[in-house]
Amino acid sequence: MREYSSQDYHYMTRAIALAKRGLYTTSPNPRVGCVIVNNGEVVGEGYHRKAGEGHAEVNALAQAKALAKGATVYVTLEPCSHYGRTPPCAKALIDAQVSKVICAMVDPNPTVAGNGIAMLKTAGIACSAGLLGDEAKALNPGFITLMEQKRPYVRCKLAASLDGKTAMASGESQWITSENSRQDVQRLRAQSCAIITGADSVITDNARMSVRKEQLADNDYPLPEIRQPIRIVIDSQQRLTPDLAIFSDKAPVLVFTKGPVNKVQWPDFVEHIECPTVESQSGHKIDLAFVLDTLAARGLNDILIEAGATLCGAFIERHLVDELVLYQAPMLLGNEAKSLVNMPSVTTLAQASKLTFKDVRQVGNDLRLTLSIEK
Ligand code: AOF
Ligand code: ZN
Repeated sequence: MREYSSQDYHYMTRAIALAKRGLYTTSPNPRVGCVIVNNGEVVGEGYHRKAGEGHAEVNALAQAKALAKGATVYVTLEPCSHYGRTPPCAKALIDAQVSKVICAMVDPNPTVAGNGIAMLKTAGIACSAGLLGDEAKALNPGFITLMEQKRPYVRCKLAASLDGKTAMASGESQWITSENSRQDVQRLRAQSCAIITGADSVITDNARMSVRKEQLADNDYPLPEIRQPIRIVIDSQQRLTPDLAIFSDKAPVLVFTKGPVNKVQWPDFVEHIECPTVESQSGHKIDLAFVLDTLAARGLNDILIEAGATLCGAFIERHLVDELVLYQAPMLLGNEAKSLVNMPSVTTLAQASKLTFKDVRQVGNDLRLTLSIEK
C-alpha cells in the first residue's frame, strides 16, 4: 500500500469539499472535485457543476494554466478516458504535463474503470487511487450503485415521535418534527434525482414534493439553479385529480398506475406508466421493483421515498431500500397513534428488517438517525 503524506490528505479533503458544491446540481453525473498543487502552492481548483459542462479536472486546469506543468493533481474520481459529452480528462492532464495524479477512487463507470489511470501511467505520469476513498464514495451513492449494480440508490425518509408514531389515530400530524428537520428534508430532496411518493400523501397533505430553494439558503454550497427532482407518484387506483398542488408548477410528474388510465384527465406534462403487478397477502400490488428499474433505465440514480407507512413499508419489505433517514421528535403519542411502517409480512423476529446506524445527530430539537438496511 502506498503512503500518503499529511499534505496529500489536506488537498484531497479540499477536493472533496469542492465536489460537494455540486451536490444539488450534477446528477445524474457524479460530484467531483479537483485541486492542482505546484511546489506546495494551490494553482488550480475546480469541481463539476452540471452534466454536459466541464469536468472537475478541466475546470481546475483552466485556472492553473501553465502552472499545471510538473504539478500534483488531487481528484476525487479517476480522470475519464472517453469522449463523452466532453473530451477525456486524462488526455487534458497529459497535455498539461502534470507529473502526478492522486485519485480518491477508481471510476465505477465501465467505460472508464481503470482506463484513465492506465492512460496516465502509459504517458509516464505517476498515478494512484484510494486516498480518502470512503469519503469520496459517500459523495456519489447513486452514481456508484447505478454503475455497479444497474439499480438506483434508494433512501427512505421517515418522521416520527420518540415512540415511533407518525400521526394520531384521527390522522392529525402537523407538526410532529420541527421546522429545522423539515428544512433538512429539503436538502435530502435537493440531492435526489427523483422523489417517490404515494397518492395518499399527495391527496391528504396536498404536497408539492418540490425543493424550496429559499430553505436551502443557510448551507455552505453556492446555489445556482437547483435541479428540481422528478416527482414520482404511485397511484394504483388513479385517485389523483388535476387540481392537486403537485400539478401546479407544471414540472415533470411521472405517475405509476395499476391499469390503463381511464378515469382521470391529467395535465399534458404528466407522464403515465402502467405497472405490472405482484401478488401479496392483500391482493395484486404494483411491482415496486419495476418502478425502480424504470427509473434506473432513465439514469435516475439517487432516489428519495417520502410516503406514508404503507408504501414505505412495502418498499422495505421487498428489500428495495438502501438507507433510512428517520427524524425523531421528543414527543410521545401513545399506542392509539399510527405506526411508522406497515409491514404485514413480518410476523417473527427472524423476518424483522435489520439495520445499522450510519449517523446519529441532533437537528434542532429532533434527532436525525441515518441507517443502512441489510438487503
Ligand atoms: C463528470 N464530472 O468531473 C468527472 C466525470 O457525460 P460526460 O462526458 O460528462 O461523462 C460523464 C462521465 O465522466 C461520468 O460517468 C464519469 O465516469 C466520468 N467523470 N464525470 O460528470 C466529472 N470527472
Ligand atoms: Zn472527465
